[in-house]
Amino acid sequence: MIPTDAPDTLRTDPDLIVHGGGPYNVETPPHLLDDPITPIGRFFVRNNGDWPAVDRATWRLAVDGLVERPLSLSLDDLERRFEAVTVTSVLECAGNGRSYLEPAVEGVLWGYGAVGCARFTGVRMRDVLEVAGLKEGAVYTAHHSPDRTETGKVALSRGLPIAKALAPETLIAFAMNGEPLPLAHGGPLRVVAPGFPGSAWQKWLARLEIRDREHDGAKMTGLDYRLPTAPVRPGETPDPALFAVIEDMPVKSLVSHPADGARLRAGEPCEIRGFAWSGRVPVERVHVSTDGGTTWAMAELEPGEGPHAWRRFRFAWTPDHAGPFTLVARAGDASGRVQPLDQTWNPRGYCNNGCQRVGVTVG
Ligand SMILES: Nc1nc2c(c(=O)[nH]1)N[C@H]1C(S)=C(S)[C@@H](COP(=O)(O)O)O[C@H]1N2
Ligand SMILES: [Mo]
Repeated sequence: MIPTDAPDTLRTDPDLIVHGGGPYNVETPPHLLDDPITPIGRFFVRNNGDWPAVDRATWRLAVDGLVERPLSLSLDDLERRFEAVTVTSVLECAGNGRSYLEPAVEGVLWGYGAVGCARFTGVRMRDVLEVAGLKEGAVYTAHHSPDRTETGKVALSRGLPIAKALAPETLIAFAMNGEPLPLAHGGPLRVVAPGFPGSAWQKWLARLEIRDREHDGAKMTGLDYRLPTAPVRPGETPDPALFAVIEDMPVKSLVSHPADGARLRAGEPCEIRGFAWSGRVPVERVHVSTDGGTTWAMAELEPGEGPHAWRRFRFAWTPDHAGPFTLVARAGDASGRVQPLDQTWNPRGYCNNGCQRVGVTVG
């Protein structure tokens, strides 16, 4: 199912990990996520269905539902009529880290790399909705796209609470890292919803509908992209009524250097580094352990490229003896929440922000 209709589609680094057996899904090994801005060719791709056919020249965005003036906008209209803004933001799949849950849960078995950070350029969703004019009772958006599953069903149709749709950081984006948005990442138009799970970042956006209730499109209901509001134990039958839409991603960190399995030398400095991020509440600190979590030291945390980007952390380390070491990073946010040392289980394996372990051998 590799698209053949556009040359920009899959400039994917050959070292990315391809998840077989379904739609095209690839993730990035952590050591390839060592840049503050993830290059497009290294950015994970998550598809719930087939690639849609896309023609930039005739693409239109319909805005309808609970609005005073329904709109139909070409890409040109969007660029001419609205201010273009760039937001640097982390984009993370809610299922990132699912493969580390025990017992195992269903879904794409992502390791650590269904995450990246990029510069997204587009127009504010709020500016478009202002021209359309929200009617009273507008509480949620519904996003519609032409991608379909193998059996012809809508692959994904998610939405946003109206407050997030009107937030200044929420975009209808047409560019990524200064290039036209590639097909693989939703080109020509996608939603950018910083702090929300990747599922809320609708790709190939063709219709923005305004609704008077929480949207109930494909992958919005049941247990899809929802977390239990009270703990559910493995083996229990979950009650979907007790699940809520994920609207915030947890505080998290990723060690991008050294790589898992690296061989180091005693007495030689090795910087332990990576990135930390969170959803609504800003990330504030990172601690690093070189002994599997027994002792911790504060890492240096650099500013991010704006409030929605990840922040680089660095920790200067010189291993003083030979042997195996387990490196761990643990981020904390401004409200005092920290990453759990171990994974928190839930039926669909979402929002796993348990600490990553990196095993290295010092010789
Ligand atoms: N139309 C459409 N939009 C979509 C999806 C999809 O399958 N179809 N997948 C969503 C999910 S689950 C994620 S995590 C992000 C992934 O964005 P990326 O492929 O650009 O990394 O896109 C979201 N937008
Ligand atoms: Mo996702």
